[in-house]
Formats: sequence, C-alpha cells, structure tokens
Amino acid sequence: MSGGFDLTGRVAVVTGASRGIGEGVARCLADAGASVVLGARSGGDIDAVARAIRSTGGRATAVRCDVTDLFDLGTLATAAVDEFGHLDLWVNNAGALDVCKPLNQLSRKEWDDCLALNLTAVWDGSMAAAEQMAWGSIVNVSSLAAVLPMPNSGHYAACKAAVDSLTRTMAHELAPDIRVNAVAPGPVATSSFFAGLEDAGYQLDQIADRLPLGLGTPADIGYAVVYLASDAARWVTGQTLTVTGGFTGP
Ligand code: NJP
Repeated sequence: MSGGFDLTGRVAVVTGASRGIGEGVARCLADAGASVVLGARSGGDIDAVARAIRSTGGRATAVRCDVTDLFDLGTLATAAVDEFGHLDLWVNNAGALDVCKPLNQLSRKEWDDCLALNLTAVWDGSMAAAEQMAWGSIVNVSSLAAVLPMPNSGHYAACKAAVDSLTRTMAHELAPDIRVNAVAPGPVATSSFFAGLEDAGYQLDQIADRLPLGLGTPADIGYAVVYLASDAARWVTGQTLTVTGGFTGP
C-alpha cells in the first residue's frame, strides 16, 4: 500500500467524467498516480478526456455508460477489473439538476427522473463497485444543497441529502474494507452550474460577495477526492466533506 496522497497502483472509476467536475476529478486522480476508467453517455467526450490523460503520461480508458442503467454500471465496474486488474476507488459523480420548479409544480416523472439519476444511481453504482472491490473507497459527489432550503430545486436537494445519508450507512455496512465518504461542492464553474444560475434568474455578481474564495474549479473538488481516496484519509469514513470556497448559500 502506498502512503500519503499517492495513488500509484490504484484503479479508479469516475462516473460523469466527460466534462465538469467528473473530468476534473479524473485528471486529479490520474495526476496522483491512479489508473482511471471514465464513464458517461457521450462516448466521444469521454474518449477525448481519456486521450488527454494518456497524452500527459496517465493511464485512462473510457467506457460508455448511463448510470441510470443497472446493467451499464455492472459493465463499468467489470471493465475496470478487465482493463487494469482490480478496482479500488469508485466516484459517483454523475448528477444534474435538469428541471428547476417549485415542488408543487413538479410532475411525478420529473421527480422520478431526478431520483433515478441523483440518488438511485449512487446506490446502484456503489453496490456494483463493492461487488468488484476487495478493499478501497467510494466517494459520492453530494452538494451544499443537501443542507440548505432550495426553492425550485427541492427534489435535487432531497436527493443530495439522501446521498449523505447513504454515505453514512454504507460506511458502516462496507467497513472495514471499503471506506465511503462524500464531497459536497459549492458553486463550481461548469456548464451545468452556469445554466442553473441562468435558470434561477441569477447573475454571477449577485452571489460574488458570498464567495470568499471565488468560484471553484473542477480541480478543487478533484483534490478533495484525492484526499478521501488516499491513505491520508485511512481513518475517515461516513463523512461529507464540504468544499465550497467559504460559500454558505445563496
Ligand atoms: O455537471 P456537468 P457538474 N449517465 O453537467 C454525466 C454536483 N454538483 O460537473 O452523460 C452517465 O458538467 C455527463 O456526461 P454525459 C452535481 O450534482 C455540482 O457541474 O456525456 N453520465 C457529465 O459528464 C453532480 O453530481 C455543482 O452527458 C451522466 C456529468 O455527468 C456533479 O457535481 C455544485 C448521466 C455532468 O457534468 C457534477 O456536476 C454542487 C447519466 N445518466 C454539486 N447524466 C456545481 N457545478 O456547481 C449526466 O453542489 N452524466
């Protein structure tokens, strides 16, 4: 076992790695020495991220996958073992706030779709991972929204709160071999963040004074995942690490 923050020899799967935070996490894990398997629905985009990681000396492969499909998740987990020999780290990052509406205007389908992507896929992904992992860790990408009132995003916030709860329970059920933690980002500069800001009718400068360290980058979340995945966090499980640049809410 390597020490500190070094992930040399580790094999990691990152879901939603075709852009945004998932891409940033995958790049940080590869920089720390891990071999990475990238999952997302857009095959061309994950191929491009995998190529970029390989071009800088990293080890990466791409597997097309819809995380709302249980079969795809199983295929993603076994692909990691087939390609790199074992699986040590699984990052449930794929997620989205696709519809912004008050709860009393949300359709049942919109609610169900949100749960399928942001909650059920985290459970399914973690179980698919645990089946292939002798030891290691799972990191879930939650949200600061889990602990805030979130008008027009209540369905998404409820999913992320449930992800934090799953994190705590899985940490107990999968111990001692597999640690389970979460990272809760604040505002991170991704295409989804800017689209969500616009949908909510906000300008960036309206929240700027509540961002002591400015807007986050995908790498800022990637470094937190590297820590949680590494031996430096070997006595940390069941925790949600809030990484927000000091942002405490809109
Ligand atoms: O999102 P975005 P972010 N199956 O849209 C993939 C949380 N978060 O990086 O499938 C498989 O740039 C999609 O790829 P594709 C947020 O809740 C963010 O901003 O090809 N993959 C892409 O790679 C989420 O959990 C902020 O379309 C699927 C990726 O997911 C995570 O961070 C704040 C998929 C999404 O990239 C990443 O968000 C916060 C599916 N069914 C929490 N559906 C923030 N950005 O400020 C989507 O608190 N993907």
